[in-house]
Amino acid sequence: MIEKSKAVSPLSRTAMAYVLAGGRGSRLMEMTDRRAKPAVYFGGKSRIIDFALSNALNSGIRRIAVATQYKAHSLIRHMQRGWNFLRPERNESFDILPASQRVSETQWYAGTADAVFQNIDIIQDYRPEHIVILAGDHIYKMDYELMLLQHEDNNADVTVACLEVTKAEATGFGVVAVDESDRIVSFLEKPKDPPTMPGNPDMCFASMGIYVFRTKFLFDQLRRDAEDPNSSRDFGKDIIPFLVDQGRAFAHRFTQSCVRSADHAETYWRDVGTIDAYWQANVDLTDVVPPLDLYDKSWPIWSYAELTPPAKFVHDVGERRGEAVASLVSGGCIVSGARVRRSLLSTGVHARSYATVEGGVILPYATISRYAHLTNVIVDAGVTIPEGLIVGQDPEHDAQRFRRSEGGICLITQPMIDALNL
Ligand code: ADQ
Ligand code: ADP
Repeated sequence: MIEKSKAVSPLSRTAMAYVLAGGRGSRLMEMTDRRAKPAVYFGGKSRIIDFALSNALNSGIRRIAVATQYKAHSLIRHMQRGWNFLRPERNESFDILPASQRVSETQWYAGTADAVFQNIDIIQDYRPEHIVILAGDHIYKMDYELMLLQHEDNNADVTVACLEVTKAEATGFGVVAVDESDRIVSFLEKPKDPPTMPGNPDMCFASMGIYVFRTKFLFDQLRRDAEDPNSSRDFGKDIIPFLVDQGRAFAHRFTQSCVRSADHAETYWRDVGTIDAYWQANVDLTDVVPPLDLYDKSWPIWSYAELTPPAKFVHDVGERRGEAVASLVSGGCIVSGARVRRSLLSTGVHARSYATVEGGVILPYATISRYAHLTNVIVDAGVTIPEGLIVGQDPEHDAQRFRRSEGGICLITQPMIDALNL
C-alpha cells in the first residue's frame, strides 16, 4: 500500500491535470442535444465535470487544463463562472482549450490523444513534471497523488487507473491483464468478448481512462503517434496499447486511491452514461446514507453555485401542505402545496399545488404546474410541466410522448412538451 509521505513535497504540486471533456455522451439522448456530457447537471448543484476538477484540486493539483469540443458553450460558461479562482500569480493555472483548429485549419481534435497533442505548446509553458489525463464525465472521488506516487515508485512510462467491472460492462472499456507486480501485460480496447480476471469469470479489470505520464515522455509519444498514418490519435486505441507492448505500463488500483464515504466501505465510481444510470445515481443520493457523500468536508465537490434565496415550503390555500421527504432540495426552490418524495430538486425548481413528484430528478429552473403527477422522471432544465400532466402510470403512452428508457425512466425536455400541443 502506497502512502502519502509527509517529508517530501507532493508530486501533485508540480503536476498538471488535463481533463478530456469533448465527448458528447450520446447515450444520454436529448440531455446532451445542447450540452456536452461533462456539462450535464448532477446532484442538485453540480455538473458532472465538477467531480474530476474537484478531485484534482483536493489531490493538491493547482494546474488544470480542460479540452472541449462537442457543444461546449454551456460547459465553458460553467467553468468560467465556477473555476476561475486558480491564479497565475500563485503559480496556479486554469485553461480551457476548445478544439480551435490551432494546428491546421481543417483539423478538429481527431481523438483524445490529439486533444493533448494540439496543445503541447500551451502545456509546455507551465513546465509540469507530470500530466494526469482525466475524463470529464465520471462521478467518483479519487486522490491522484497516490497514483502519481505509484507511477514514480514503479519508474513507469504510463500508469493507468483501473477498477473491476462486470463482464457485460467491460465491452465498453479498455480491458487489462496484469502480472503480480500490476504491470500491464495486455490491453484490449472495448473487446467484444472481454477476458475476465484470474479466478473470477464474472469480472474484468478495466481502464478508467485516467493516465499518469511524465510530461516529456508523453510529448515524445504524442509526436511519435502523430507521425503514424494508421493511428486514430486516441489514448485507448493507440497510445496505451503501444506502451503496453513496447514500454512499462502499470495499473493503479482504484481501491487504493478512492476516497470513500465514512459509512461506506465500498468504492464508488459511476459512468452515468445512460438515462437509467444517470437517474439511479442521482436518486441514490436521497438514501439515508448514500454511497456518494456530498457533505464530506474533507473532500468537497466544488462547483459554480448561483446565489439563491433559501428553499421554501409553502402551505397553500386550504392548508394543502408543500412538503419534500427523502429528497434533496437546492437553493431557490419553492415547493408550494406540492408533495415531493425520493427526488432531487436542482436550483430554482418550482413545484405547485396539488402536484406530486416521486422519483424525480428535476433540473434547474423547471416548473411543475398544478395537478401534475410525475413518477420516475428526469425533467430537463427550464422545462415547464403543464398543468395536470401525468407521467409514470401508462408506459405505452409515456413512450409515445417522452424518451422512456429501458428501466422505465422518462426523460422530459421542452421540445417534447411543446410537441404535445396542449
Ligand atoms: P471512452 O470513454 O469510450 O473510453 P472516449 O469516448 O475517447 O473514450 O472518451 C474519453 C474522454 O475524452 C471523455 O471524457 C470524453 O468526453 C473525452 N473526449 C472524447 N473525444 C474527445 C475529443 N475529441 N476532444 C476532447 N475530449 C474528448 C475511454 C478509454 C477506455 C476506458 C474508458 C473508461 O479509451 O480504455 O476504459 O475511457 O471510461
Ligand atoms: P445549461 O446546460 O447551462 O442549462 P442550457 O440548457 O440553457 O444550458 O443550454 C445549453 C446550451 O444550449 C447553451 O449553452 C446554448 O449554447 C444552447 N442554447 C440554449 N438555448 C438555446 C436557444 N434557445 N437557441 C440556441 N441555442 C440554445
